[in-house]
Amino acid sequence: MKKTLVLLTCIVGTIMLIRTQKSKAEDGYRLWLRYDQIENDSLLNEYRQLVKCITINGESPTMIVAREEIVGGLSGLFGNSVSENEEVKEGTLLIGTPENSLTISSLLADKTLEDIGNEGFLVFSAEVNKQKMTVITGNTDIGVLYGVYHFLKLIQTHQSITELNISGTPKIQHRLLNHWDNLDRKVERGYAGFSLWKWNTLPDYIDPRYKDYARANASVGINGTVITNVNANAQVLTPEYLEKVAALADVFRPYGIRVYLTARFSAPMEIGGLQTADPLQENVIDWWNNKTKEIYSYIPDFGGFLVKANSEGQPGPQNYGRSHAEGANLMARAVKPYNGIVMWRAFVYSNEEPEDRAKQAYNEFKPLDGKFEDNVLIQVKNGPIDFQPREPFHPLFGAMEQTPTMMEFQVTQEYLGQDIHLTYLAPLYEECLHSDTYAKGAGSEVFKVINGSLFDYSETGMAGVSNIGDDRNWCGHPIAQANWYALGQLAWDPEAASEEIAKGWIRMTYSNNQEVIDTMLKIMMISREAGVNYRTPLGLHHQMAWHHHYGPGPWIKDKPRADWTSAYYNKADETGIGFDRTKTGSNAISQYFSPLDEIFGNIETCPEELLLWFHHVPWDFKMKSGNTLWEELCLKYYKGVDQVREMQDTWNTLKGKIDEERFQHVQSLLKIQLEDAIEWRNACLLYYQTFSKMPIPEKYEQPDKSLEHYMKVDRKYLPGS
Ligand code: GCW
Repeated sequence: MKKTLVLLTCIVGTIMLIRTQKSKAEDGYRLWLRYDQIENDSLLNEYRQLVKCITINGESPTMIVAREEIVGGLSGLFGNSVSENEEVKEGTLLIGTPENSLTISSLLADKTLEDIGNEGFLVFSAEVNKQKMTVITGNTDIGVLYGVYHFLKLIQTHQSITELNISGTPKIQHRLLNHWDNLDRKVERGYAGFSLWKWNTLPDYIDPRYKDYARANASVGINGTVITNVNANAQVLTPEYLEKVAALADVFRPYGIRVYLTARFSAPMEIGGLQTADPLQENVIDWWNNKTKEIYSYIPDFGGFLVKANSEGQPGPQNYGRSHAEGANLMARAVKPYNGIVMWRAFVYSNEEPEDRAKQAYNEFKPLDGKFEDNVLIQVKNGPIDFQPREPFHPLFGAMEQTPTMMEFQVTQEYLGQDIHLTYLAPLYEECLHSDTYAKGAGSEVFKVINGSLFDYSETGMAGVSNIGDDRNWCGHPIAQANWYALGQLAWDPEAASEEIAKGWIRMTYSNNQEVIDTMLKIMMISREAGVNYRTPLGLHHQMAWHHHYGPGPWIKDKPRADWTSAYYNKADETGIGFDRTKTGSNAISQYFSPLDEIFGNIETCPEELLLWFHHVPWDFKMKSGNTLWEELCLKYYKGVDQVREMQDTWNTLKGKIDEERFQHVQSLLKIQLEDAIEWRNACLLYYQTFSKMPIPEKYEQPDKSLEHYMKVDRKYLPGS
């Protein structure tokens, strides 16, 4: 048995080695799991001395993939196949749980695995009979697999592995991707091709990509995937599709990834033949209970449901005069016997409701705090409107003491240049996670809400709306892969620093050369602020074009839904610009804890980057710089464009230092980004100028096209709409 395994491992190792060598063309497919041979010879020799062979204990599907990954990974990195050995000797990399390995269990004598939980790992250097070795272990096979990825990362990023004593534990329980993928394989707000899920050939054909998808996710700690769009299709809950979903779940399972589905609230009517979907009706309750039982018969570890209800035309409990809690609890009770959860989205707002859109979710959910079953999480977008380039944190974070709130970030760049603009999103995520809610006084940051520590939540979660499609490089823009990676890392540890995350990603995905790291880091770290500056600086928001959300449209007004227009948000007029959310306006500030309400509510103390979010400000208002508001607005828009030029110049210095394929791809996209940034700047300033009636200061290059020109720009057939 053992011999066949060794042989098998060698074959797998060799195949992976060949694969690694063959795919030298850097088309981005391998993401951050490139495992190319280390070029620094002395480092390579050091590693080879420390890891001469591998001993892996355990035969579970997860240990089989751990074996594949470590053997394939090390063989690639070392440039020679690393063999498996039964007996532990000098230079052994010993992998397994203490249950599976007596040596590991004896080596753990002075260490405890108690603190690392079900998914944590330990990686440490040890000695047995004066033989030096390295151990990767955990309480579970999944923990071990995470340890394997961590160990590979150490080598991929050229860290020392001589005196290791590392422990890793996820700080958040449910770490998920949300795919807005439709059954026709179109992806809502997806810009990287079609959906990965080939429904027509599932369950018979298992595209090898499903496995690579699982590998990538597991390597960054993602442990769940909602594979269907929140604008849901009930069809996916029929046996025909459940069989397909089960096939995907089978591929993902060894990687510790559970599958979840979106549940359309009206499913009992659409596929169940009922006359109603009223959550309090007996037959509706029975229907969901039976449906859930059926789902678990296909997928025994099914994660649960994600629901968008009574929002943007989706059906929900309010259609029957019931509350969100009554709706969520219906499904929560159905999945509870199987340890499932319900993620109920707080992204609700209605055009019929005269209240400021930014206030509606809080108004709806705050009174329901404590009324949900304990396996319900309220999934809240990072900001109160909708994934804008900059928003304040959502006031529901900190407001729900008895109901877990989980984070929803957008990884796909709906409002940040889609697959064309270079935007590293982790600084945006970080800004939100480190915002202080003051829910229990100073030091009540958002990350403490979502990691459960502030209110001792029973369930914790973070989700990212996926940017993945069937493009060869998965995410469209080569750098957009970093956002997928960062989401995983932040879900694992919401306190992780965006800059450190970027460094690790660059090293693994591009190069360990310091110049390359510094150069790419510089570009990535200014990219988000650049995107804010040329689109919506100083707290402006929702100024994009109608429908596709790519280019500028500050003039959008008089549409069937006011809350989908730009004028609703900019409120530009002769007296000034910005949305008054203070006491004299919508009073949205009242949804924040003291002293934030006062800080945001006072034009003098409101952070300038959020000024026009909370205030309607006169054009000649004096900013901290001494500029008038109008001058400052011009300054920011021009700065944004200059930052893109800087990104371009900086990127150009990478010529010859990274592979030509990705170099050129990003270089070409940056050219488009610069043109777009200029369009955003000119279009917005020329439009706002019709109210400010002030000149764009002479020192700046003046717009070379008219406002009318920009208003006529009509982009057709953009993906994702
Ligand atoms: O950002 C908006 C998008 C919609 C999306 C919605 C949501 C899935 O424009 O396409 O619908 O948010 O989050 O539900």
